[in-house]
Amino acid sequence: MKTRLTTLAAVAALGLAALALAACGGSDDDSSTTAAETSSAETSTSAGGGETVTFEADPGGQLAYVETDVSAKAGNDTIEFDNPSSTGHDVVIEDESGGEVAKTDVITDSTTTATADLQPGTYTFYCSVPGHREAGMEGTLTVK
Ligand SMILES: [Cu+2]
Repeated sequence: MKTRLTTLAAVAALGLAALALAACGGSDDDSSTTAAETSSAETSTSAGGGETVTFEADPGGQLAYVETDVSAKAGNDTIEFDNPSSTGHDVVIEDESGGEVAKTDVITDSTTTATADLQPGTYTFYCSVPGHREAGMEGTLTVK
């Protein structure tokens, strides 16, 4: 009689241990999945951080950019500005509150770069050479 009770107790204890192991294994799976998702998200964010965003002025010297609707990934991006014309232009990027986040040199017939730490949102870019923005040298930069 006493032996049988001991056996039952042992079986019960084993059962509890199995449950505890199962619960433990389950939570390990959850946390490892979360960790994998987190690290892949971080990887893609930092990969996007190295993106180069290209702006180009009208090759014929018009006061215009080739693209006025530009998109970029959020991160610490390189702003590349290509001005193949002999008319001086630059690219200035402003956030929604009018704060300047990037500005290239004024160049002619060459390419220049600047860097910008871009957060998701909508920005305005324009040429700061007097009269050019007024003539239509501006556009929208959408950062995602
Ligand atoms: Cu210009």
